[in-house]
Amino acid sequence: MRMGETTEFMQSQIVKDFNRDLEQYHLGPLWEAIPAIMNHEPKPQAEAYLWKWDLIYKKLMESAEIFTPERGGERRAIYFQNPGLTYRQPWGWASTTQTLYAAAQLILPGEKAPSHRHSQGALRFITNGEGAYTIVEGERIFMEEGDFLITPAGLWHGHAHVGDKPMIWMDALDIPVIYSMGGTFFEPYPDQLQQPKKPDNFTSRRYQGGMVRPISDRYASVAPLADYKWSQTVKAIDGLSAFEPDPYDGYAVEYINPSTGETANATIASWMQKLPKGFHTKAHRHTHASIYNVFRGSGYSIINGVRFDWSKGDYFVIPNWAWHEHVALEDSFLFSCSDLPIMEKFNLEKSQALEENNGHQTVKGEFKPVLA
Ligand code: GTQ
Repeated sequence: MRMGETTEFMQSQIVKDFNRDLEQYHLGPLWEAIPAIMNHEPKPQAEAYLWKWDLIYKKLMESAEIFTPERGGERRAIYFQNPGLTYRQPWGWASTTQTLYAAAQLILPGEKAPSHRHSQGALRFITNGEGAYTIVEGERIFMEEGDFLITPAGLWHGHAHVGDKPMIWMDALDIPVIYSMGGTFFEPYPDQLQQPKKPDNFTSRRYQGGMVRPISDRYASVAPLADYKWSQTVKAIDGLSAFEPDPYDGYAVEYINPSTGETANATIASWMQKLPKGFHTKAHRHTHASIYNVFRGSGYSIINGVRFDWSKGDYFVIPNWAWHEHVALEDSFLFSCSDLPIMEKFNLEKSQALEENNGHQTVKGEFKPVLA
């Protein structure tokens, strides 16, 4: 008999009694555990899921009646709990994928979110509004829609809104990874908000060249560029439109550390992709799991045979090793982040193209989102 196979003997009372006997000593029988923990291929507990923008917006606005970042909680962020992970994590909360946490954060005019630093790496993708700044290691960075920002692990950061309309952005952090590794450090800044120590928008002004870097950055720092402006990103994507699109992702670019060519965040990969109206990607699957924000446009994705319709502002999850393809019903821009660098570091990244049916899945069902 091979490990993990069940025989009559393994179901017998003598084995059951012995398994039970071990439990009281905090010991576990591997022969019971093997089928659950040694899958033939990735079998994530995280599920494909989608949250509608109307719901997210409504709940953020309701939370604004109750919380201010200064009064409590540091940040007014509502995070995406994957239903496949709810109540299963030993620490009593559910993350968005097995490795990543994502949230939508609201800051109102005049509000301040105090500075702190932690051992988790963070990114922000600005979905709505402008006029707030984040202050990262003494650099005030004024944020506009479509900007992508990083706050690498260990850097002081806080936010303040000096504009006049509510502002909302996406946060993504490697919280679940750091938590499960027992590597969590968190420290509040001694004062409320760190004071500026550098010129405003310092790094994005230093890196306007795009393909050149300031000569002093030959020896890279963790965040030579902290703010990736939308105007630059969209220019890079427009430049790709003269070429064949990627069959799986359309016109896609990756945010990188301009000094090293590595992912902008050490543990999280971040992409912006354009899918022109009518574009239908081919299906594939890969080890890394992704969290998407629909920045512009509408369409649908087929994930493991289920159709997920999306439009502007929605968030959705593609779990590890799930077949997926996208269809744009209008010109669409999708922001996504994933645990690709983690998978690569553990030598786990693999991908597979769907061969049958000309690379397209058969649609077996439709996801019904929970509405506001
Ligand atoms: O804005 O600094 O969603 O530290 C989670 C942790 C946002 C932030 C989150 C954080 C932040």
